Amino acid sequence: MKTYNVAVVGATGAVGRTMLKILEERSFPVKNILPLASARSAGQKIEFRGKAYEVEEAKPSAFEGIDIALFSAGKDVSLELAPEAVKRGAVVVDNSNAFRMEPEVPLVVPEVNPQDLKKHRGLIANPNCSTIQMVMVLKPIHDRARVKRVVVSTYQAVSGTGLEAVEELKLQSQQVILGLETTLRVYPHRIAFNLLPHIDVFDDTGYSLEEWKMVRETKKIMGDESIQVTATTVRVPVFNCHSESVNVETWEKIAPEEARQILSKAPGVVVMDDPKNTIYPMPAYLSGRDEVFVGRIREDFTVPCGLNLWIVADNLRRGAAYNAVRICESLVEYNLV
Ligand code: NAP
Ligand code: 3JN
Repeated sequence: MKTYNVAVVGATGAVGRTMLKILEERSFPVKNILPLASARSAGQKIEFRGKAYEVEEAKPSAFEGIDIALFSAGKDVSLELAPEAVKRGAVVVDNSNAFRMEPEVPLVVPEVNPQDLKKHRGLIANPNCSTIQMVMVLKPIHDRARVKRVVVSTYQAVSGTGLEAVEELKLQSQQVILGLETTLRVYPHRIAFNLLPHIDVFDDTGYSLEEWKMVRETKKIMGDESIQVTATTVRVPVFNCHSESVNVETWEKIAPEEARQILSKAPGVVVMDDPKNTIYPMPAYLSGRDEVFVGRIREDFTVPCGLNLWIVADNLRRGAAYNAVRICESLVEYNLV
């Protein structure tokens, strides 16, 4: 079996660590692993398949001889180093927003648009976590009833902001309970016992960039610019797993029972929908899972063809690292690397 030299850029971060874990769990055919991060972490040890590897500084020369480079160190690092990795012959799977909307860059969820991988020119973009879990549920509905309009509100866990934000929620929760003043480092306001309707930066429209990512990425992945999406993205005091309330209007009528049947057959989707018996997806219980969970499937009686849904997934795994590793597996399967 062919094996690959794999670099993970951002290997010390929340997403990078999860990528290493998933490469290991899924026995991806790694010949050599190269953990890369900033100069601050160079020399630190990272374990992979029971062996300790030294973290190296991410710089252009590090990509010599690399077949696959998984990037999750932020947009600026991707803009600077992803082209350098491609120039040296690596196929890059980038987790940042840097290249997602470039027309020649495939933006891929393997269960939704794997065919787009065939167009790659060395760089593939991993969508935003909130988009991934939503399109995995929308695609089977779109194939049956054509999605016309989507209204989504997100409930995003702090792990989506990185390891520092996870520490911030832990510390602030203790501070609030003890009646102490809260320390603000990552977010502009307290996140413990609070909700922040603010993810990424705001523009003059009043929307945040996270909201625009959901709008634009959904159209690109679904391959249909006519789908209307409007989003409100909210940070919630949950450690891990993003949740979404999604209202979908379709061109053709689809009953909740049929939607349940279709979704129960959709790859990577689990229907968890028996509210009378208190069965619905909840973020506290779904960390560590790679599927997208959907429940509260019901008719929207205010429009002729509409559904309301509740979607939960592990944002670090399904929304980032697992999706990136699945992209790598598809590249191997289609002989594209
Ligand atoms: P994190 O926990 O803060 O980790 C950041 C990682 O980037 C660390 O490994 C850090 O290394 C590395 N890094 C920072 N500056 C660097 C530099 N100049 N050169 C090389 N490495 C550098 O953040 P995270 O949650 O893992 O997120 C990282 C990025 O992944 C985000 O900025 C975003 O672009 C992407 N992301 C995507 C999704 C998605 O929706 N698909 C979700 C979350 C994150 P040090 O330890 O050396 O500082
Ligand atoms: O906030 C979340 O829950 C997801 C975070 C994603 C993220 C965080 C920092 C920078 C991104 C992203 O994937 O869009 C970026 C970025 O690359 O712009």
